[in-house]
Amino acid sequence: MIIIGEKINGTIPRVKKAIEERDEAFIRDLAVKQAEAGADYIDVCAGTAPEVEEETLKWLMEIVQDAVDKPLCIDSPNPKTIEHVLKYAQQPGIINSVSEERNKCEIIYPLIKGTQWQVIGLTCDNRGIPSDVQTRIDIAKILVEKAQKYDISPERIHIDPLVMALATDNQSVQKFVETLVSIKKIFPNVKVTSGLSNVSFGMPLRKVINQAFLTVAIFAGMDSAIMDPCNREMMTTLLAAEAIAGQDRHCRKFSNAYRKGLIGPNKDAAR
Ligand code: THG
Repeated sequence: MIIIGEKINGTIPRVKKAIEERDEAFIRDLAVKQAEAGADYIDVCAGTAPEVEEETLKWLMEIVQDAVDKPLCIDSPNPKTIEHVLKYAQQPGIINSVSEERNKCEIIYPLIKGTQWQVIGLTCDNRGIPSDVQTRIDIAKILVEKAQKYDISPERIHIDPLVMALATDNQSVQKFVETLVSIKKIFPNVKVTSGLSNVSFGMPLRKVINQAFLTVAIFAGMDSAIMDPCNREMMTTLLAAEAIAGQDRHCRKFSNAYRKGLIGPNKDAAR
């Protein structure tokens, strides 16, 4: 599993405060902790008003890149913002995201043509997020086919089928899995990704639901996840699910993570 660490996000109240106070140490610590916990990419999302988003993202990017060697996942709904901050990245990472909304692809794809940047493609368009599987597959096809015109190969694309809250759509995870399986049938090299927390919106014990979703998504073949790698229970579930899905030869990753103390019951939990 490719882990995209989600914690540097200005929509989280404590992070928002750190951004407002320009608390560099707080952001640096989030980067280091996520890298140590196993993040492959560090998501940076300013979550601020568009006027200050660029300067905030630039500030976040500089701190993270000074603190760790991990590539960034630049998270903004605004393709122009991404265009303007891309030059501050010291190595190629992931752009989060394009979709069929407005002219997002037409702005982002030319920027990453001929580079090693990857991109997350959300299966939504100007009509919003489709509730059916077929429209999501159709949008994913358009995103991948448009990318090919810019020589952006399928391996560089992570499709995010945008799992809905179970509280709103009881079939949400069923539809996610169906979309994932169909996309992989059409484009075997395309990656499928997801945030883990939307699924449990409006429910109690959200983290338990998120873990159950992660297990099912891994079994179905999800390639990357936007998640909190510092959440020990989530990482334990992740490694157990990979072993169960036959993605961990000799269960070596699981055993090594256990020996290093990265997974297992919470330190304060009863044994
Ligand atoms: N898809 C794509 N990008 C995304 C999302 C997605 N970017 C934003 C979001 N969804 C993923 N990022 C977050 C960041 C923080 C939280 C949820 C999603 C969050 N954090 C709590 C906190 O830090 O206080 C709890 C974290 C925890 O312990 O699990 O809720 O879906 N492409």
